[in-house]
Amino acid sequence: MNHLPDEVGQLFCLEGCPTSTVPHGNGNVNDTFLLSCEKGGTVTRYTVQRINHEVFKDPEGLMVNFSRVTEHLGQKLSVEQTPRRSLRLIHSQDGRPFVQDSCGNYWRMMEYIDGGESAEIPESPRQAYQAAKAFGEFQAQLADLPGSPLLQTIPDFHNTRKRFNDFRRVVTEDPLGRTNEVRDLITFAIARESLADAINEENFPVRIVHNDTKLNNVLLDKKTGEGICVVDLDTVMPGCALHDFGDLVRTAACSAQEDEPDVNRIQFLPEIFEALVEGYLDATNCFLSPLEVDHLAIAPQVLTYELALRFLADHLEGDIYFKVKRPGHNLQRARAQFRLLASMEEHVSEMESIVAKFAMAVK
Ligand code: GN1
Ligand code: MG
Repeated sequence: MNHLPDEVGQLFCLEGCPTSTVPHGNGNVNDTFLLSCEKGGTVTRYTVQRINHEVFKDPEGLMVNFSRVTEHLGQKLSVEQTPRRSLRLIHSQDGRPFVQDSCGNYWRMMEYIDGGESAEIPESPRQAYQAAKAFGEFQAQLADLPGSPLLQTIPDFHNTRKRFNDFRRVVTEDPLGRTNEVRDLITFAIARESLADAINEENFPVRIVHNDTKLNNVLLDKKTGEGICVVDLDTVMPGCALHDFGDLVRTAACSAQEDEPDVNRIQFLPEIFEALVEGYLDATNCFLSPLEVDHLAIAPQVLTYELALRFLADHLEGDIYFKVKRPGHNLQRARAQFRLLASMEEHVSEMESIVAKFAMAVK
């Protein structure tokens, strides 16, 4: 959806009257807008999101998770002297954490976080360090979330074995006759099937994790560069810490964006990886198990592989899951991820040494 229906704003408790709405961010699943309101010369801004209910089958359950998580984080931050922030939901006129419009779409609204910015590619190792530390702290802060386990908003989200099996099924069915033009990628993917079992969630501690730790999902303070707020909380649920670390490396320790069309511009960046390991371990070494630490070097490969499989499967199925901006967009994303994986493979022993160095330092 490329516009925010007027009726949506009216269903929430706003400070003032809406003056403008603009599309915001570049999410591949939900639709996000920035809404400005004005009252007596004061402008208040809100982030408004349509929850894609094709992808998130239980939006109301998702919003229960969202409320619990943001309230817990908010409480923690309120007792600390910190510039860090947590997302804060704006309630609807009838007191709920979301609204439904007349077409049946689900919407939520949050205070806009001022003073933060996100990066698509890290500008420096220091920035990467701060992002990794922020995602690690996010896990640490949620370790004592009270109450029953959070809902699995997307079951098997990082079940890489299942993602591989789904990919194989799409290749076999080849619904649009597209497999012939991507034989090279299919061969590359099948040759690396063992990655599908490299992180079996059942073997690792169950933790509340973010599950979508793209670099641009953490806001960094424009002035200090420190992480101030982790955003995009739809997939926060019980899972495996390694998926968060792996996905952050996938998106941050790479010389180009996830959908870079020119694969020759894609390279794994070991010095950024080093900063990510350091930042992540600084926040998590107090609770991470040795088995988890042992898998920090393989996790980026697993996540890069998983995303490559998902993008390629979506291309073969006709772009039914991820939003696309141009024909062949999912194929470009898949090619970029496979290239990044190949580049990571050239750095395996370096990655293992870096992890060992920092793991030793924290023992
Ligand atoms: C989707 O919509 P966005 O960009 O926050 C996807 C992630 C992928 C990402 C790839 C629920 O996240 O898993 O890593 O695209 N989210 C879902 O850009 O599938
Ligand atoms: Mg997301």
